[in-house]
Amino acid sequence: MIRIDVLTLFGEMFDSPLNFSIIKRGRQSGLIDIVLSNIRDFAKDSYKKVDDKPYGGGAGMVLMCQPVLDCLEHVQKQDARPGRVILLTPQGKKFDQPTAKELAAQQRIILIAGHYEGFDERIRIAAGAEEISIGDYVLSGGELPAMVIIDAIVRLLPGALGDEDSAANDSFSDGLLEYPQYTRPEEFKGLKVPDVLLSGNHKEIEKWRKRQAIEKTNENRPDLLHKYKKQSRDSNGAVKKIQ
Ligand code: 4FV
Repeated sequence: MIRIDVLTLFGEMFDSPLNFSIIKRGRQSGLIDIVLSNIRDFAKDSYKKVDDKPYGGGAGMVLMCQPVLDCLEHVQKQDARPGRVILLTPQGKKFDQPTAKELAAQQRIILIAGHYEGFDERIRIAAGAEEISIGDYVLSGGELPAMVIIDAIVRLLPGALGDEDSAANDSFSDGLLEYPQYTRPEEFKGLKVPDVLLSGNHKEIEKWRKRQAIEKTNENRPDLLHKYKKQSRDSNGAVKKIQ
């Protein structure tokens, strides 16, 4: 079982996302243990202050070292397993499927959700924390990024997905975007399912799906296609003609 701790100022934001579908099933079946801790519980002053003005001036407030690091110390003592400490911040490494796979293989992860303008830099240094960003945009807090990362991890845990879901041919599982999917009816408002998918010829279906995945990737994520070609080149030495 993997343990994920979340340090947050707004634990109630997690109420619903953690109590539905795959995450709920994962918690109930003991695949994952998610523990929320409130950073404000570790504020020392009577006003429970956790943020302060930035040195050097500038707008907004910054999360203070003491409440966050005291909360982290408390959480780390709760379980002997050393967890990977991760700050959610736009300054972090970009979160992606390989990172989700890597984190899903951990015993324990400690996610720290920021707020305001961000963290006092000494939190990262003192905690020896990594930084992860879920995307190049600024959110009001790190809670949603924490939920995104938890969701991406849980579905990769063995036994988390029922057979109605499969992580096997996920987008990005082979470095490409996923091929288009179709289900009944065969025709909808004049839009037909491609004949090859009705042919039962699995070899042709496989070739069609690979071609579609490459076209979709080229259209929406040429950066991924470049990486994919490089990967397939490196793995075969020679340039492999993409079927
Ligand atoms: C974010 C992101 C993000 C920035 C200031 C919360 C906010 C406040 N976190 N990926 N993008 N965080 O926008 O992870 O701390």
